[in-house]
Amino acid sequence: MLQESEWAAAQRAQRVMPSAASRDEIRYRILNRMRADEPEELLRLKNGLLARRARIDPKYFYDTAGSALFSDICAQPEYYLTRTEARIFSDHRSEIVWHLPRGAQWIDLGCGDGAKSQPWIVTVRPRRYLGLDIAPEALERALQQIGTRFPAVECAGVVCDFSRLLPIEDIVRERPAAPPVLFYPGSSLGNFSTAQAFALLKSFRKTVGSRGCLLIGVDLVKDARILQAAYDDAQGVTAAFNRNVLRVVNRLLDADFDPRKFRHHAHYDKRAARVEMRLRSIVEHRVRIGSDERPFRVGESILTEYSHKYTVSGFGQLLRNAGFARRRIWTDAAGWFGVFLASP
Ligand code: AVJ
Repeated sequence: MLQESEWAAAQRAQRVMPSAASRDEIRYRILNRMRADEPEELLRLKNGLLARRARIDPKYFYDTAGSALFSDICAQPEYYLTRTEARIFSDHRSEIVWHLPRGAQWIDLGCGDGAKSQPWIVTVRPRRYLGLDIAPEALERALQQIGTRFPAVECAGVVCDFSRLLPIEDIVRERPAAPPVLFYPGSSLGNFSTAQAFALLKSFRKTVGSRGCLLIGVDLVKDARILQAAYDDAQGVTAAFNRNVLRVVNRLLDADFDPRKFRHHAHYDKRAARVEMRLRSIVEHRVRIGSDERPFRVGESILTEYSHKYTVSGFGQLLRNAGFARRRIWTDAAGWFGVFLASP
């Protein structure tokens, strides 16, 4: 076990690749702290698929095709989350910014192409922009665009999976005078179980230190029909997004899943306050997963995503328990989505 983690550390160290953007001489640094291609991560993915109740971690949705499909989801009329959050941001930006520390490090958690951060950078004028994402192409685009548009802002990126812990303590500490503002929009925290979400919030709290803060968007509990429609749009974009994860798995595990043999299914479990997405086998068949094989009965499903919904008071409590003493919230008029600002 010890050897394994030493190997992983060595791999990580080797993959630190200082990179400079080409033509425009915009310089930025990208560190690779990815674990997805490490043996233990792949084994975890495989074991999930071989388990009696098959499952895939939703972080595997976001290959190039999956990231593009997710952007398409955000443009669907049923998927209110992105639009509603954007509206809260634009309606309350100046008030929110008023509460943020000056000369900050803007830390964009799951930055994608960085588009959500740009209007904030205009107003906040941070000392540094630090983008984190699991998708290297999107991250590179984020740094290229932000670096070009804001030459005075230092730009850096970390390719990583921060689902268990933020792997950036050392990088944040390079700028001790710049308080970290953690930006975690889009209700991404909803993918985690309450226990996982709590652990991650505690990790955020640690990074925030004494002068930083966390700006986080969270989808709120609402009518089941609205939630179910949001995760099962009429155009079938969410269905395509869900099935695409099987192509990702095929590549990572040398498997032969046929996405056409699975149907998209989304259900809101009111008691657990979460949308559950599954892929249901349409026919009885067997799938090869590397050197293993897995049978699927008709109707047997793979769990691909939980998307937890919170109440304003429930999430406030979670933040408090994670060590954030001061909390503010902004919502839309219908109370569908919440933007929380949490500080020590
Ligand atoms: C990116 C995790 C916020 O749970 O709403 C969208 C992903 N899944 N449609 C969500 C998603 C299906 C999304 N998050």
